[in-house]
Amino acid sequence: MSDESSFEKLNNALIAGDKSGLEQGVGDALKEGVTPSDIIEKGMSPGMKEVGERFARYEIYLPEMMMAAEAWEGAMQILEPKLLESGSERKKTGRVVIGTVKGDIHSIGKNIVGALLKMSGFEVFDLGVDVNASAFVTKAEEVGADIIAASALMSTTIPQQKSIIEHIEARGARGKYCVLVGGGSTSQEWADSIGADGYGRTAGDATTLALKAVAQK
Ligand code: B12
Repeated sequence: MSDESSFEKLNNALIAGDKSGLEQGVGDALKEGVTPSDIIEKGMSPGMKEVGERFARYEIYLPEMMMAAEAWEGAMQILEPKLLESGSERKKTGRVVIGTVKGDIHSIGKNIVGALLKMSGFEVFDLGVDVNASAFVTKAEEVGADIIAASALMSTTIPQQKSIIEHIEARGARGKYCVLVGGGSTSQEWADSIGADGYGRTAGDATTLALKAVAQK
Protein backbone atom coordinates (compact mmCIF):
# COMPACT_ATOMS: atom_id res chain seq x y z
CA MET A 1 0.00 0.00 0.00
CA SER A 2 2.93 2.31 0.55
CA ASP A 3 3.42 2.63 -3.21
CA GLU A 4 2.39 5.87 -4.83
CA SER A 5 -0.30 4.34 -7.06
CA SER A 6 -2.32 3.20 -4.02
CA PHE A 7 -2.32 6.69 -2.56
CA GLU A 8 -3.27 7.91 -6.00
CA LYS A 9 -6.29 5.60 -5.96
CA LEU A 10 -7.46 7.13 -2.69
CA ASN A 11 -6.93 10.65 -4.02
CA ASN A 12 -8.85 9.78 -7.18
CA ALA A 13 -11.78 8.38 -5.18
CA LEU A 14 -11.86 11.63 -3.19
CA ILE A 15 -11.72 13.81 -6.31
CA ALA A 16 -14.56 11.76 -7.85
CA GLY A 17 -16.60 12.20 -4.65
CA ASP A 18 -16.77 8.40 -4.41
CA LYS A 19 -17.54 8.13 -0.69
CA SER A 20 -17.90 4.35 -0.50
CA GLY A 21 -14.85 3.82 -2.72
CA LEU A 22 -12.77 6.07 -0.48
CA GLU A 23 -14.04 4.43 2.70
CA GLN A 24 -13.26 1.01 1.28
CA GLY A 25 -9.76 2.15 0.25
CA VAL A 26 -9.11 3.69 3.65
CA GLY A 27 -10.22 0.49 5.39
CA ASP A 28 -7.91 -1.58 3.17
CA ALA A 29 -5.00 0.78 3.78
CA LEU A 30 -5.45 0.56 7.56
CA LYS A 31 -5.53 -3.24 7.35
CA GLU A 32 -2.25 -3.10 5.47
CA GLY A 33 -0.72 -1.07 8.27
CA VAL A 34 -0.66 2.38 6.69
CA THR A 35 -0.89 5.00 9.45
CA PRO A 36 -3.95 7.28 9.61
CA SER A 37 -1.74 10.36 9.22
CA ASP A 38 -0.12 8.97 6.05
CA ILE A 39 -3.55 8.19 4.64
CA ILE A 40 -4.69 11.77 5.28
CA GLU A 41 -1.47 13.44 4.21
CA LYS A 42 -0.63 11.38 1.12
CA GLY A 43 -3.92 9.73 0.16
CA MET A 44 -6.46 12.52 0.73
CA SER A 45 -4.96 16.00 1.12
CA PRO A 46 -3.45 16.16 -2.41
CA GLY A 47 -6.85 15.12 -3.80
CA MET A 48 -8.65 17.87 -1.88
CA LYS A 49 -6.09 20.40 -3.08
CA GLU A 50 -6.82 19.28 -6.63
CA VAL A 51 -10.57 19.66 -6.04
CA GLY A 52 -10.00 23.28 -4.96
CA GLU A 53 -7.87 23.97 -8.04
CA ARG A 54 -10.44 22.44 -10.40
CA PHE A 55 -13.16 24.52 -8.73
CA ALA A 56 -11.09 27.67 -9.18
CA ARG A 57 -10.63 26.81 -12.89
CA TYR A 58 -14.42 26.26 -13.26
CA GLU A 59 -13.80 22.63 -14.22
CA ILE A 60 -16.06 21.48 -11.39
CA TYR A 61 -18.81 23.26 -9.47
CA LEU A 62 -20.17 23.38 -5.94
CA PRO A 63 -21.98 19.98 -6.03
CA GLU A 64 -18.75 18.17 -6.94
CA MET A 65 -16.85 20.06 -4.23
CA MET A 66 -19.58 19.05 -1.75
CA MET A 67 -19.35 15.40 -2.80
CA ALA A 68 -15.61 15.43 -2.24
CA ALA A 69 -16.17 16.97 1.19
CA GLU A 70 -18.72 14.27 2.04
CA ALA A 71 -16.31 11.55 0.95
CA TRP A 72 -13.62 13.15 3.14
CA GLU A 73 -15.93 13.24 6.13
CA GLY A 74 -16.89 9.58 5.65
CA ALA A 75 -13.22 8.62 5.61
CA MET A 76 -12.54 10.73 8.72
CA GLN A 77 -15.23 8.82 10.65
CA ILE A 78 -13.01 5.78 10.19
CA LEU A 79 -9.69 7.57 10.69
CA GLU A 80 -10.37 9.92 13.58
CA PRO A 81 -10.90 7.22 16.25
CA LYS A 82 -7.65 5.59 15.09
CA LEU A 83 -5.82 8.91 15.36
CA LEU A 84 -7.16 9.46 18.85
CA GLU A 85 -6.30 5.95 20.06
CA SER A 86 -2.62 6.77 20.05
CA GLY A 87 -3.12 9.91 22.14
CA SER A 88 -5.64 8.70 24.69
CA GLU A 89 -3.07 7.67 27.28
CA ARG A 90 -1.32 11.04 27.43
CA LYS A 91 -1.77 13.35 30.35
CA LYS A 92 -3.64 16.57 29.60
CA THR A 93 -1.33 19.19 28.15
CA GLY A 94 -3.50 22.30 28.00
CA ARG A 95 -6.83 23.68 26.84
CA VAL A 96 -7.68 24.87 23.36
CA VAL A 97 -10.76 26.64 22.08
CA ILE A 98 -11.04 26.05 18.35
CA GLY A 99 -13.47 27.07 15.63
CA THR A 100 -13.92 28.29 12.09
CA VAL A 101 -14.53 32.03 11.99
CA LYS A 102 -17.79 33.83 11.29
CA GLY A 103 -19.03 33.64 7.71
CA ASP A 104 -16.97 30.54 6.99
CA ILE A 105 -18.38 27.01 7.05
CA HIS A 106 -15.22 25.09 6.08
CA SER A 107 -14.73 22.52 8.83
CA ILE A 108 -12.40 19.84 7.45
CA GLY A 109 -9.06 21.49 8.27
CA LYS A 110 -10.29 22.71 11.65
CA ASN A 111 -11.40 19.18 12.51
CA ILE A 112 -8.00 17.72 11.66
CA VAL A 113 -6.26 20.36 13.75
CA GLY A 114 -8.65 19.55 16.63
CA ALA A 115 -8.03 15.81 16.29
CA LEU A 116 -4.23 16.18 16.27
CA LEU A 117 -4.35 18.51 19.26
CA LYS A 118 -6.46 15.95 21.14
CA MET A 119 -3.96 13.30 20.12
CA SER A 120 -1.19 15.42 21.66
CA GLY A 121 -3.07 15.55 24.95
CA PHE A 122 -4.91 18.86 24.64
CA GLU A 123 -8.45 19.28 25.90
CA VAL A 124 -10.21 20.69 22.86
CA PHE A 125 -13.37 22.79 22.96
CA ASP A 126 -14.67 22.89 19.40
CA LEU A 127 -17.12 25.70 18.73
CA GLY A 128 -17.86 24.47 15.20
CA VAL A 129 -18.09 26.75 12.17
CA ASP A 130 -19.35 30.28 11.52
CA VAL A 131 -18.26 31.35 15.00
CA ASN A 132 -18.47 34.96 16.17
CA ALA A 133 -15.18 36.52 17.26
CA SER A 134 -16.61 37.28 20.71
CA ALA A 135 -17.77 33.66 21.16
CA PHE A 136 -14.16 32.43 20.89
CA VAL A 137 -13.15 34.75 23.71
CA THR A 138 -16.17 34.03 25.89
CA LYS A 139 -15.55 30.30 25.65
CA ALA A 140 -11.84 30.75 26.35
CA GLU A 141 -12.68 32.69 29.52
CA GLU A 142 -15.25 30.11 30.57
CA VAL A 143 -12.93 27.10 30.27
CA GLY A 144 -9.66 28.83 31.20
CA ALA A 145 -8.13 28.11 27.80
CA ASP A 146 -4.43 28.45 27.07
CA ILE A 147 -4.91 28.68 23.32
CA ILE A 148 -7.45 30.07 20.87
CA ALA A 149 -7.16 28.46 17.44
CA ALA A 150 -9.05 30.09 14.59
CA SER A 151 -9.46 28.58 11.14
CA ALA A 152 -10.41 30.68 8.08
CA LEU A 153 -10.33 29.53 4.47
CA MET A 154 -11.58 32.49 2.52
CA SER A 155 -10.10 35.88 1.77
CA THR A 156 -13.44 37.34 2.85
CA THR A 157 -13.35 35.69 6.28
CA ILE A 158 -9.73 36.01 7.43
CA PRO A 159 -10.39 39.52 8.85
CA GLN A 160 -12.41 37.70 11.51
CA GLN A 161 -9.16 36.36 12.94
CA LYS A 162 -8.06 39.92 13.53
CA SER A 163 -11.40 40.61 15.12
CA ILE A 164 -10.79 37.82 17.66
CA ILE A 165 -7.54 39.49 18.73
CA GLU A 166 -9.34 42.84 19.01
CA HIS A 167 -11.99 41.25 21.23
CA ILE A 168 -9.32 39.78 23.50
CA GLU A 169 -7.60 43.17 23.71
CA ALA A 170 -10.89 44.91 24.47
CA ARG A 171 -11.34 42.57 27.44
CA GLY A 172 -7.80 43.35 28.65
CA ALA A 173 -6.85 39.68 28.29
CA ARG A 174 -4.26 39.69 25.50
CA GLY A 175 -1.54 38.07 27.63
CA LYS A 176 -3.82 35.25 28.70
CA TYR A 177 -4.22 33.39 25.42
CA CYS A 178 -1.93 32.24 22.67
CA VAL A 179 -3.80 32.95 19.44
CA LEU A 180 -3.05 30.58 16.57
CA VAL A 181 -4.37 31.17 13.06
CA GLY A 182 -4.47 28.94 10.00
CA GLY A 183 -6.50 27.80 7.02
CA GLY A 184 -6.16 28.09 3.27
CA SER A 185 -6.18 31.88 2.87
CA THR A 186 -3.83 32.66 5.73
CA SER A 187 -0.06 33.01 5.83
CA GLN A 188 2.77 33.88 8.19
CA GLU A 189 2.69 37.48 6.87
CA TRP A 190 -1.00 37.69 7.61
CA ALA A 191 -0.53 36.29 11.11
CA ASP A 192 2.26 38.81 11.79
CA SER A 193 0.20 41.69 10.44
CA ILE A 194 -2.68 41.03 12.85
CA GLY A 195 -0.44 40.29 15.83
CA ALA A 196 -1.32 36.60 16.14
CA ASP A 197 1.02 34.45 18.21
CA GLY A 198 1.43 31.79 15.57
CA TYR A 199 0.55 30.63 12.09
CA GLY A 200 0.33 26.98 11.09
CA ARG A 201 0.33 25.81 7.49
CA THR A 202 -0.58 22.29 8.53
CA ALA A 203 -2.28 20.57 11.45
CA GLY A 204 1.14 19.28 12.45
CA ASP A 205 2.39 22.87 12.73
CA ALA A 206 -0.63 23.70 14.87
CA THR A 207 0.33 20.98 17.33
CA THR A 208 3.98 22.03 17.46
CA LEU A 209 2.99 25.66 18.09
CA ALA A 210 0.44 24.70 20.74
CA LEU A 211 2.91 22.50 22.61
CA LYS A 212 5.50 25.27 22.50
CA ALA A 213 2.98 27.82 23.76
CA VAL A 214 2.02 25.79 26.83
CA ALA A 215 5.65 24.94 27.56
CA GLN A 216 6.47 28.66 27.64
CA LYS A 217 3.55 29.56 29.93
C1 B12 B 1 -14.07 21.28 0.65
C2 B12 B 1 -14.32 22.72 0.31
C3 B12 B 1 -15.59 23.22 0.52
C4 B12 B 1 -16.70 22.42 1.21
C5 B12 B 1 -16.47 22.53 2.74
C6 B12 B 1 -17.00 21.31 3.49
C7 B12 B 1 -16.55 21.28 4.90
N1 B12 B 1 -17.30 20.57 5.69
O1 B12 B 1 -15.56 21.86 5.29
C8 B12 B 1 -17.97 23.17 0.72
C9 B12 B 1 -18.45 22.50 -0.54
C10 B12 B 1 -19.15 23.24 1.72
C11 B12 B 1 -17.40 24.54 0.41
C12 B12 B 1 -18.14 25.69 0.32
C13 B12 B 1 -17.63 26.91 -0.14
N2 B12 B 1 -16.41 27.16 -0.62
CO1 B12 B 1 -14.98 25.94 -0.39
N3 B12 B 1 -13.45 24.78 -0.57
C14 B12 B 1 -13.28 23.54 -0.24
C15 B12 B 1 -11.85 23.11 -0.64
C16 B12 B 1 -11.93 22.35 -1.96
C17 B12 B 1 -11.09 22.25 0.34
C18 B12 B 1 -10.97 22.81 1.76
C19 B12 B 1 -10.45 21.71 2.64
O2 B12 B 1 -11.20 21.09 3.37
N4 B12 B 1 -9.14 21.39 2.50
C20 B12 B 1 -8.50 20.28 3.21
C21 B12 B 1 -8.04 20.73 4.60
C22 B12 B 1 -7.32 19.57 5.28
O3 B12 B 1 -7.13 21.80 4.39
P1 B12 B 1 -7.27 23.22 5.13
O4 B12 B 1 -8.68 23.52 5.42
O5 B12 B 1 -6.46 24.21 4.45
O6 B12 B 1 -6.63 22.92 6.57
C23 B12 B 1 -5.26 22.58 6.76
C24 B12 B 1 -4.37 23.80 7.02
O7 B12 B 1 -4.83 24.97 6.39
C25 B12 B 1 -4.30 23.90 8.51
N5 B12 B 1 -5.31 24.65 9.26
C26 B12 B 1 -6.64 24.78 9.02
N6 B12 B 1 -7.23 25.49 9.97
C27 B12 B 1 -6.26 25.82 10.88
C28 B12 B 1 -6.34 26.54 12.06
C29 B12 B 1 -5.17 26.76 12.79
C30 B12 B 1 -5.26 27.53 14.04
C31 B12 B 1 -3.93 26.27 12.32
C32 B12 B 1 -2.69 26.55 13.07
C33 B12 B 1 -3.86 25.52 11.11
C34 B12 B 1 -5.03 25.30 10.42
O8 B12 B 1 -4.35 22.56 8.92
C35 B12 B 1 -5.20 21.80 8.06
C36 B12 B 1 -4.64 20.41 7.93
O9 B12 B 1 -3.31 20.42 7.51
C37 B12 B 1 -11.15 24.51 -0.78
C38 B12 B 1 -9.91 24.56 -1.67
C39 B12 B 1 -8.63 24.59 -0.86
N7 B12 B 1 -7.55 24.21 -1.50
O10 B12 B 1 -8.59 24.98 0.29
C40 B12 B 1 -12.31 25.38 -1.25
C41 B12 B 1 -12.28 26.89 -1.00
C42 B12 B 1 -11.73 27.21 0.37
N8 B12 B 1 -13.76 27.27 -1.07
C43 B12 B 1 -13.94 28.35 -1.66
C44 B12 B 1 -15.22 28.92 -1.87
C45 B12 B 1 -15.28 30.18 -2.73
C46 B12 B 1 -16.38 28.36 -1.29
C47 B12 B 1 -17.81 28.90 -1.38
C48 B12 B 1 -17.97 30.42 -1.23
C49 B12 B 1 -18.39 28.40 -2.72
C50 B12 B 1 -19.78 28.89 -3.07
N9 B12 B 1 -19.87 29.47 -4.24
O11 B12 B 1 -20.71 28.75 -2.32
C51 B12 B 1 -18.48 28.14 -0.20
C52 B12 B 1 -18.26 28.90 1.11
C53 B12 B 1 -19.36 28.88 2.03
C54 B12 B 1 -18.96 29.56 3.33
N10 B12 B 1 -19.66 30.60 3.71
O12 B12 B 1 -18.01 29.17 3.97
C55 B12 B 1 -12.65 29.01 -2.14
C56 B12 B 1 -12.24 30.21 -1.29
C57 B12 B 1 -11.63 31.29 -2.15
C58 B12 B 1 -10.97 32.35 -1.33
N11 B12 B 1 -9.66 32.36 -1.34
O13 B12 B 1 -11.59 33.14 -0.70
C59 B12 B 1 -11.65 27.79 -2.16
C60 B12 B 1 -10.19 28.18 -1.89
C61 B12 B 1 -11.80 27.11 -3.54
C62 B12 B 1 -11.21 27.93 -4.67
N12 B12 B 1 -10.01 27.61 -5.11
O14 B12 B 1 -11.85 28.84 -5.15
N13 B12 B 1 -16.04 24.47 0.18
